[in-house]
Amino acid sequence: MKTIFSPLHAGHGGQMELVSGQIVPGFEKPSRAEFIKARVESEKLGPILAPKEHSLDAAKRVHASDYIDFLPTVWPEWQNAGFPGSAMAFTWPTRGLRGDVPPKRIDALLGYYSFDAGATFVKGTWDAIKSSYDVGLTAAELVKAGERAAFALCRPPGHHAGAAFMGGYCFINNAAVVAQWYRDQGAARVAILDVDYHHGNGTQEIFYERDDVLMINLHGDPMTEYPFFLGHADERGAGKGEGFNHNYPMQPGTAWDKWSAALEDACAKVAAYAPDVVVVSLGVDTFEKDPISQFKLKSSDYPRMGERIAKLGLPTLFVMEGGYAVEEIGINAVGVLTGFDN
Ligand code: SP5
Ligand code: ZN
Repeated sequence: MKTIFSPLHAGHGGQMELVSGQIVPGFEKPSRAEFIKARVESEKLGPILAPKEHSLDAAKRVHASDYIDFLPTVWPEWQNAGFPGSAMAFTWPTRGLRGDVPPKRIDALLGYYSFDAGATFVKGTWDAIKSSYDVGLTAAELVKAGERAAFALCRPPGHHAGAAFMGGYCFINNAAVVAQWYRDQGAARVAILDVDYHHGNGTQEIFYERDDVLMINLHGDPMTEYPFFLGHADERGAGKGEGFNHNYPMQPGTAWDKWSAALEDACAKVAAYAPDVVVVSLGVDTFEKDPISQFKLKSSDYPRMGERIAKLGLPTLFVMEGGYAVEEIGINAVGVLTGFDN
């Protein structure tokens, strides 16, 4: 299959992150995408193509317009304010505070438009966000034009970003953007299968009241795992969307036996829904050696994951999300894709 990739991701580098009471170098770093690209090449997965530029209209179909307009202003405003370090939030409008009045300071606005301190900006961050969005849409176009599958090597990832907030290394929700884009291009139904270790809270929020986008998440139980405040099994959708959201929270230590049983159940739901296209939010932070995660999948499990998804027999767009064991991230991510292709 073809891969879409942009070198502009690398400008989003050197960002810092708050972990266990310390500000440390971000786990979501440029080498992630470079290792994946190198593995696409060494495995001869297929051609690697540059993205086409797109307007932000497709982003505004799933995100609030003011949120999308805010993103390119962050780094320039942070510079104007004279703040050192990565641009990150430190105050949030939680229960009991006004979440409806945007303040007029960049550090406060970052809190207004986020749910954690995990989506930080440096100089090249906006260009990376925009390139990741272009990568997603360009890959989506390949599948729309008749390719059986394509790989959007997106960086930064997207699935924690909601309609009007960033967080968890995510800014624009690339999977949500492409799912909506397929609907706008005439697809009747789209299924999103999120296999990242973390619950895709942003994608779930965006489609929660809709029956035209099926949302399925396999992830660490939010009782003990980030993002903590969404992703429970009883979240089944609301209104017209009731019954079109499915969560499979799993315990720390989950290995392929239990994980693949959840995938089997999820695939049965996707097949019953009979979507025109499947969007896979492809995180490989389920890996046993992932530095921030607690599942125990092995490198040999990822091709089996790809094989099972291929068995659906549906046009499929893979959108890169998480995975932080950089040495093996290429082996695991491309393992899914070669498993799908074989
Ligand atoms: C896209 C994606 O995978 N986002 C994940 C965001 C996770 N943010 C929380 C990180 C918590 C890190 N805890 C580290 C423990 C290190 N020993
Ligand atoms: Zn993740």
